[in-house]
Parts: sequence; structure tokens; C-alpha cells
Amino acid sequence: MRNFLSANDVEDVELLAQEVLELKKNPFQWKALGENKTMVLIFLNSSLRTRLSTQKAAQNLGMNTIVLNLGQDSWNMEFHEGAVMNGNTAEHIKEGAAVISEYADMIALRSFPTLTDKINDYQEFVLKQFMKYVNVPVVNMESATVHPLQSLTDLATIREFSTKKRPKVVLTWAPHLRALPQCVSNSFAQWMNRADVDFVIANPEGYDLSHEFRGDAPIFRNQEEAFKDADFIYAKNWSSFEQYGQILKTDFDWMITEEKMALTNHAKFMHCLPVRRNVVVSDGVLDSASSIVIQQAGNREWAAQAVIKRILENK
Ligand code: AN0
Ligand code: CP
Repeated sequence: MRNFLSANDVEDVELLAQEVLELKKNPFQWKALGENKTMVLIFLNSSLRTRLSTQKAAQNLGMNTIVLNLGQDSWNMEFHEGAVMNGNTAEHIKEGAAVISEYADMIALRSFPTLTDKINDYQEFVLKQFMKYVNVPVVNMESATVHPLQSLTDLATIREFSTKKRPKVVLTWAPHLRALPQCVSNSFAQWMNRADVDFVIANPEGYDLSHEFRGDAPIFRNQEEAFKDADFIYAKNWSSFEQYGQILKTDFDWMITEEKMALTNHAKFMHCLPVRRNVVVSDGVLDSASSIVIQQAGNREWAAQAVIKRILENK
């Protein structure tokens, strides 16, 4: 593998998820692989899990890590070709990406969508501009449309906790006060559609994800109906794709509650975190034994390690 930008860089998602769980058993076995190599992690947005787990993963493989909060500790970067840089951007991505490549053997990038410019976002403008000028392998730490390190983690976690070969997995929209990206949900759908699971989506009218990612997964407008016989409930808020970046539903009746979880087949509750308690999901669910959000977040380390290892090995 040269880059890890989305599920499209992975031939067999189930095989990679197995590698994640294997690495978890013996994380320091490959310490020599990354010796004297440096990973630069670039953040254009906030992060807790991705920031810590990706650094640890690289360090477990013997790499050195440097974190750069772009625009905060460095100059504001210009991404547009031919820009007259008389505004507040001081450095162009042409030099920026090339210079970072001089110091890095691998680069990881987080850059959220604008949620105002649908065309730019869904063309992955920032990531593509970056890829044009970078000279080393790149790991996507959440871009405008996907979050593949999260989705690989999610698949590995489902395999770890599943008692069935083909569990029923429900991706459900949940309420939120802010307009959030579609990335986690797009990406989860893309990975689940390629995995050996029975996958359905529940979301209110106006919140259908892009067909590019949801594929032919059944969509339920009735959340409670979707929950029947579910083995995994994966909750996430996203803003509308159709009415791009808008919040269309402001009440909380899609919040995940214990009553709704009782409709499932003793399902495990999953969320990528951070999560707003008693908005997205009730305390009762999050604090119950059915919630595996902490174990899920823990698996981010092994997922990142499986990806970085494959890139270091170039296979
Ligand atoms: C981000 C999102 O929804 O994409 C990051 C999640 C991993 N979440 C928030 O902005 C709250
Ligand atoms: N789930 C996740 O990516 O969390 P952070 O935004 O904190 O990295």
C-alpha cells in the first residue's frame, strides 16, 4: 500500500481488520520496521483520539513523530492554484507539502470539509492539492468526505465483539446542535458495504448520505424498526448532504435510549467519539455494559498501526 486515503486503497477490508486484531496481541513485534523514520502528523482541525492513537501507532513501529497544527504553529497555507497571496495565507501548498516531505518519511493529514462548498468538499479539494505536491506516503486522518482509520477500527471492533459470522449492523443518525461532517458515516457505510455484515442505515428524511458511499444499503425512516434484531448500533450525527451542511431536524427524538436499545438483539452500542451525552445518546446507554465506545477508541491505535505497517512494508 502506498497511501491510505479511503477504503479504495484496501483490497480486502476483512483481512486488514484481522491484521488489526493480530497486532493488538503483539504490538511491539515490528519495532525495527520504522527505525530512523519520521512521521509528520498535520492537523487543520481538533482531535483527541486520532492525534494520540496515530502517534502511538507510529512509535510502536519504531518511528519518530512530529505533530504540526497547521495555521496555529505554522503559517496559514494557501491551497488554490494561481492565487494572488495578498490575504492571510503566507505559504502555498506547493512549497509547504514539498518542504514537509523533506523531513518526513510518511505524512498524516486531517482536514475537515467546509460544509458550505459541496463540490469542493466532495472532490476532496484540500487532500488532492496536498497529494499533488507531497513526495512521501500519506495517511488520511479524516478528510472532507471520509475517515478511513475510524472505519477500519470500527470493522475490527465489530469482529472482536461479534458472536456471529454475519452480524446485523445499523448505522443510525442521531441528533446534534452543530452541523457535523458526513465523513464518519460515509466512510462507515463504505467499509460495511465491503464487509461480510448485514448492513442497514436509519436516518430521517433529508439526511440520506451520498450514493457514492451508502451504495445500495437499505435506508429506514423508522429508527425503531431498523433496530429490530440488530447486533450493533452505530450512532452518529451528520448534517444534510442533499441540503448541503444544513441542520434540518432540531428535536431530540432520534436520540439513542435504553428503550430503543431494548428492541435490538442485545446489541452493542458504538460511536466514534467525541459524543454529546443526552443529546446523541442517553447516559443510561453510554454507561451500560452494552456500550463498547472505550474499547472501540482503544482499537484506533492498532488500526493505525496496521495501516502504517503496511505502508512501511509497501504491501
Ligand atoms: C467530527 C465529525 O463529526 O466528523 C469528528 C469525529 C471523529 N466530530 C465533531 O466535529 C464533533
Ligand atoms: N474519533 C475521532 O477521530 O476522534 P478525534 O476527532 O478526537 O480524533
